[in-house]
Amino acid sequence: MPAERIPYALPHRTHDRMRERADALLTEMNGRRSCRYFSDRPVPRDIIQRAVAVANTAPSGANRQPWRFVAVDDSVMKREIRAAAEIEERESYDHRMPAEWLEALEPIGTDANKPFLEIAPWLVIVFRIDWEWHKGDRVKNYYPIESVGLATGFFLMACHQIGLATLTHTPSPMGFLRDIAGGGPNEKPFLLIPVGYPADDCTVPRLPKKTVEQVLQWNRPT
Ligand code: IYR
Repeated sequence: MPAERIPYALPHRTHDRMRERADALLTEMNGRRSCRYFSDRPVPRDIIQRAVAVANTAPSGANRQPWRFVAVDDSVMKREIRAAAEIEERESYDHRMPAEWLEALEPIGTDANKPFLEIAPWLVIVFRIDWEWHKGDRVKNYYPIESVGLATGFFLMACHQIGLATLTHTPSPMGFLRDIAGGGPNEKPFLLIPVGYPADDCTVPRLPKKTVEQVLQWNRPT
C-alpha cells in the first residue's frame, strides 16, 4: 500500500547564498582527515548517539535502512577488538597483501599495529544487514552495500561537523567483529570507525586530492 504523502519543500536560497554555503562546506570538509593518533579524552555517549541519528537519515534501498551501529567504549571489548584486528592485520601485511597493495599504502604509512583501537574513546562498528525476518518471512534488503555506504558517509560527515575525528578502518577479514560485538547471522561487519579527538601531537600525511575538474564530466565526453 502506498504510504501517506506529506509536503516537501526546502528553504528558498539565492544562488549566491548557495555558493556561499557550498564554499563554506567545502572548506569544512577539506579539513576532514583519517585520524590514526587519537587522544583518550572521553566523548559523551549522547554525542555518538546524535552522530548515529544523522547517519540513520541516509537514503536506503526501499527505505530498509539495512544498517546497525554498535558503539563500543568498554575497554575490555576494545582490547579484544585490537588484539583480534592485529592478528588479522599481521597476517595481511606479512602474507596476504600483494606487493602492489603494500606499495599503494606506503604514503599513508600504515602497518599491522593498531593502538588507536584501544586509545580512541569509541569504536563504532557498522554492520550491513542483507536480509531480515519480517512477520516470519525472510525478506531481502535492496542495495545494502550502497545503503550502508551512504549511512557511513553521513556518519563521518556528522562526526566531522560535530568536531570529532574518525578513521575508516577495515581490518581484514572482519568476521571477528561479529563474534565480539554480537551481530546476527544476517549482519556483516562493514566498517570499524574509531571516533574521538585527535591526539595533541597527531599528524596526518600530506596527500594530494584529485581536483574537481578531474572527477567531474559535464554531459557527453569531449
Ligand atoms: N586494513 C589495513 C590496510 C589498509 C588498506 C587500505 I585500502 C587503506 O586505505 C589503509 C590500510 C590497515 O588498516 O592497515
